Amino acid sequence: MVSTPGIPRLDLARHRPPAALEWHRAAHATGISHVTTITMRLIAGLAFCVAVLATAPANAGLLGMQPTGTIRDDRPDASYLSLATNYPSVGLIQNPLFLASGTLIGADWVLTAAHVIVGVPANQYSFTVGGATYFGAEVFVEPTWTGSLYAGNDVALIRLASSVTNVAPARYSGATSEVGRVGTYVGYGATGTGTTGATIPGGVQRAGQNVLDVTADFFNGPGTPANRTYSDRILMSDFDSPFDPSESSIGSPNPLDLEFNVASGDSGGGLFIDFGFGDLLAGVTSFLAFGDDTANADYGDFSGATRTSSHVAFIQNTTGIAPASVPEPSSTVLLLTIAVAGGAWRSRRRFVTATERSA
Ligand SMILES: [Ca+2]
Ligand SMILES: [Ca+2]
Repeated sequence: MVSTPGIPRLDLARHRPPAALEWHRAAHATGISHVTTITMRLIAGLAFCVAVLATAPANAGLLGMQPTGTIRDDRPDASYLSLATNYPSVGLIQNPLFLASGTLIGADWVLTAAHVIVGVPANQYSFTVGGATYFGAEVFVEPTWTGSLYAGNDVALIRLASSVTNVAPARYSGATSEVGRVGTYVGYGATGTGTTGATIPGGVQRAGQNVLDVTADFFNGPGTPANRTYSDRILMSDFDSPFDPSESSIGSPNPLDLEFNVASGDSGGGLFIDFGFGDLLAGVTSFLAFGDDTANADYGDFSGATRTSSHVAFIQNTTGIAPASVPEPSSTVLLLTIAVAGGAWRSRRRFVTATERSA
C-alpha cells in the first residue's frame, strides 16, 4: 500500500454559479416552455465548472466495503456492481496522494488520466487488478497535457514492472463515431445517488452507463468564460434524473436503466463503447462538470472523458499496441448511420437556433 490516508481530495476550486444559472432557476419557477428551459440549461452549462476526480483514499476498512460511482435512486446497487464484473481490465490506482482508476491495455501497460500522475517516482504508483497489486516502472504523460481539463489531453500511461497474466487487457478504440452511443463508465470512485450526490468514499469497482451526447466543444459559445475553449477531444454525458426531466442539459432527458455519473476516484477509469463488435476502451475518465455549485455528481452534473481516438498516436507510439480494428460498416449499416447522423444534425440545429433566439 503506497497511499497516505488523510490527504485532502484534489477538487478544483468551486465557483459561484454563473448569473445564467440563477436566471434559469427563476424562469423555471414560472413554468415557461420546455424548449426555453432547455436553452437556459445550455447557457448554464456553458459556464460549467469542472473538478478532477482523484480522491483521498479511504481507510482500509472502507476500501473493502464501499461501492463506487453515483447511481439512480430507483435502481439497486447490485445492478451497478454486477455490470462492473464485465470489465476486469479496469483496476485501482494508488499514488502517494490519492486513489484513482486505470485500464490494463497490455500485459504491462495501464492507460489512465494525466492528472493521476503527480510527479513521484514510477514505483510509487500501484495498480491492483485481478486480485494482485503491481507497481509502476515508468510513467508517460501525453506530451500536450498542460494541466487544463478543458483541453482534452488528460491521458497518461504507466508501464508496470511486471506483467499481468490473469486478466485480459482491454482493446482500445480509434473509432471516431462515439457521439450518440451508449458508454459504460468503469472506475473505483465515490458513490451515492443522484439525489444525495457522492457521499461515500470509493475503492470498489463499479460500472454504469450513459449516452455520450456531445463532445465538449458543444459548450463553446457566448457564455463560455474568457480564455477557455472546450475541446472536441472530450466526450460528455449528463446525469439524467428519473424524477425531473428538467435536470437534463444535453440529449434525451430520459435516463438509461443504469444511468450513472463519474465521481471522485473514477479519474483515469475506462469508458467502454460497443461499436457492434464487443466492448472497446474508448475513453479515459477525466472530470466531473457541474453548473450548480456542487461538484458532487448529483442529477444534472456531467461526466467528461478523454477520447482514445484523439490519442492513438501517443498510445501506440508509447506502447507499440495498435488500436482495435473496427470493420468497415456494410452499405446497409452505413446508410443507417447516415440517417441517424442526419437526424442528430437536425436536432442540434434546432437546439442552436433556440439558443440564438433567446440571446
Ligand atoms: Ca444522460
Ligand atoms: Ca440528457
